[in-house]
Amino acid sequence: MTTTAQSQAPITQERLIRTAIPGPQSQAMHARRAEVIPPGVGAALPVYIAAAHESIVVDIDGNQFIDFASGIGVTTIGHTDDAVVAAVAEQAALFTHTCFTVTPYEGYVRVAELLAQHTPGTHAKRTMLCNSGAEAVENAVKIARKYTGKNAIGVLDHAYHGRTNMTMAMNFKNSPYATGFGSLGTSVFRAPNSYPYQDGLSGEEAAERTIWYFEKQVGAADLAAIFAEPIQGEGGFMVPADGYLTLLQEWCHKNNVVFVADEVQSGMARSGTYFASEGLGLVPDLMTVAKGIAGGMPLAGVVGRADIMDAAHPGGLGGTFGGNPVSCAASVAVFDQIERLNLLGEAKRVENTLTAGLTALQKKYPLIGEVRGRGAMIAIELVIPGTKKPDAAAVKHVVDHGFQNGLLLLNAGTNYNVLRFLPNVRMTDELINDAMSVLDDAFASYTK
Ligand code: PLZ
Repeated sequence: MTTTAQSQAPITQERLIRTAIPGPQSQAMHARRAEVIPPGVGAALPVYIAAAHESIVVDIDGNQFIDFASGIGVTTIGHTDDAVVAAVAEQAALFTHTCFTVTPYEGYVRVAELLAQHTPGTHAKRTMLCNSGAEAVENAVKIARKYTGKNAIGVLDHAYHGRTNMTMAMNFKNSPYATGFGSLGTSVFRAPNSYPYQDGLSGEEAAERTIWYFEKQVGAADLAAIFAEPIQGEGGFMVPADGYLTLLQEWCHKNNVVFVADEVQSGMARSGTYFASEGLGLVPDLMTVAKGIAGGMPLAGVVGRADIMDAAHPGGLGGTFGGNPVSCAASVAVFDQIERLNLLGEAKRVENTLTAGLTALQKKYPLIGEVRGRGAMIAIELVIPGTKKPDAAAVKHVVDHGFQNGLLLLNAGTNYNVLRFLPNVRMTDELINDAMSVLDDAFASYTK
């Protein structure tokens, strides 16, 4: 493995640009990569990472970036948290794998207990663990179909659910996720979501519209489940209008349709509550979880009502690596840290600081159409001033400017005109405010 002298020194919590971005070592690595890795596996910023700690990621040229990506919302409690690192090391030395469905172990049970405790609702719950968000969604589809005996799956505009066969069919955008990849999972029906900034509808009006689409396109008698991200992730952090999701779920309950909250991106302290559903007053029937639940180790799951989860027959759910013991140990450590360090409160602090900074920029730059989101999940939608038309070029300019100046930023949105911030919930106000000064320069150089 290639490392640098810089990467072994303690990581200071500051951005530091020492070379062109990407630097010479990263460029050399990128050339090596091109020989063995297909272009289908993208790279938002081809700097190769040597180390990371708390809010800072260091590349092999010694450049330091403030991480507003968190590996797409994964390192929610910060990079290389001491408790997570210790738990991983300890479990790795005990055993790394047995396959839970061959010879089980406590870590899996403990994660299921913690998820039962910290997801909304006091009803009996069950959890099955797997490896990725997409796999969790696939399993939720299987379980909802088995429970209801129905087949059709409802999804919302601007949704993202994954890159496997069924989830490709559930995404809103065909390109780049599904283009040319052959026939998709079947019986997926799509309806408009609630997008208050663009549609101006109340929760009630938006729910009525969504339900109308599902009733006309498929009908409750054939619909097994509706999947909704409580706050949409790749779609651009749209917080639905008040009551929208609750009304959708009420309709589901009247019609024996399973309401699934896809909390892969919005979950695990990210939004200032354990799960975004809680902040929206929702008690989903099933939830899919992944990303932040294991501090960077691969782990995902379906959590939900015992009666629904129990519908799958013995042997119907599983997979070799699902609920890997090292990932489970990391997950238990993340739950402990959330409690011990009041990380739900910290997520709210991040929301306040980030929202204040971005709102100040909005006053200066009218292309910032809206500042929205919850907790450490905040986005700005960039538009042509005086309209609500997307300005994707502005997002690209700001992201590139950020890369060159030591910020890792991600775009989002069906039209690529949303800039999303997914910092860890412990990012200091100082780093957030430093990032705001970089953004100020980025907007100034775009609008001049
Ligand atoms: N559901 C709500 O956000 C993953 C994927 C980005 P996996 N989002 C980032 C990309 O280009 O691949 C995601 C999500 C929601 C499901 C998933 C899928 O989770 O762990 O990537 O499979």
